[in-house]
Amino acid sequence: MTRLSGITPSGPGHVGNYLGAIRRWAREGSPDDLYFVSDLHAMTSPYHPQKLRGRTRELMAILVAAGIEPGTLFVQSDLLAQLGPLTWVLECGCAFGEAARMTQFKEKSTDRTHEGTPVRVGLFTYPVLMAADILLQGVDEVPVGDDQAQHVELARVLARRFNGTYGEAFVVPRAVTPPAGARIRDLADPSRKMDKSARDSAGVLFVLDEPDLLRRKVKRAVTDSLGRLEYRPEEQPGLANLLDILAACQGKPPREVVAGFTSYGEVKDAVAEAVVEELRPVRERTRELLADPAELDRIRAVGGERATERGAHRLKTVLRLAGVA
Ligand code: AQP
Repeated sequence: MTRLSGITPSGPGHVGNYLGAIRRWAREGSPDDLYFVSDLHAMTSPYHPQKLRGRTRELMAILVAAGIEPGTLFVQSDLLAQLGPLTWVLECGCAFGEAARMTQFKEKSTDRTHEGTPVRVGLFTYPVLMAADILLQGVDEVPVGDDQAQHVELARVLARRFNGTYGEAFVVPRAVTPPAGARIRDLADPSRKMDKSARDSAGVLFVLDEPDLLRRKVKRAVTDSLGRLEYRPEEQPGLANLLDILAACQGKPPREVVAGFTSYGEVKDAVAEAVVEELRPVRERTRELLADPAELDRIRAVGGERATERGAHRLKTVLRLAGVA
């Protein structure tokens, strides 16, 4: 049973990515799983090439530092020579209307953060690239949240269609829902989820933020003037978000961690210390890895070669069946 999970270097990794995904991958992943930094996906909206390269490296280092098995980890662009042709084959098997139905495209293409910048064709076609990511590796399962389930469904449709039209080449993957974890929200605006690409980083706790900066950001977190120490996400989203973070760090339900506090200030102090301690070993190990580029390159090459080997035979079969090789 192989599973594939990715993370996009659209900004520096934050505590939401860590608690919601990376830590779980490291704790629960099996040696058959595959994890990748999806740098090609980050090109679908305006970006800076040097920053993208740096963030890709940084996220790789964070994943290794968090404990993900190095051989199971690769960078998407290291497979570009395979993903390029496969994406083309899949695009030629995808109806325009199918791609146009993707709700994430509709949302992202009208997102106000990109106002004034043209919407990229890559943003429209990226679900097909995602299908190529999945189908190239022949994975059985793709753990995804609601926002990505439609993309995995597209991968299933494209795989079945190719198999039915040209011959068996693809494993038809299943979307699986990862165990529910709280969606961590922006500390400065709890109506939004914590985002790597947020315009203002005041409410985003980055994995590589120094402890003092983490503490300052938590101290300034927006709460409310009700003064009620309860877990009520609808009525008190700021406080509930802090409790979600604390609960995730302590491995307890949020309603349980709220007991015993007598002020919001106490909650914030506890959250700040919990986050600082949770992230400390990851931050320190990431810094060590970033200071040792040869080791990071070695880890990247091992994972890249393994993934390339996995995909080589399948791509050959696909191109042959499609009549182009
Ligand atoms: N705020 C969050 N709380 C919990 N989990 C989160 N994840 C992301 N944000 C939160 C989980 O992190 C994994 C990798 O995410 P992604 O790279 O696919 O991007 P995303 O979901 O679009 O996350 P970001 O960080 O908010 O990036 P941008 O700014 O590009 O939109 C996923 O498992 C995701 O669920």
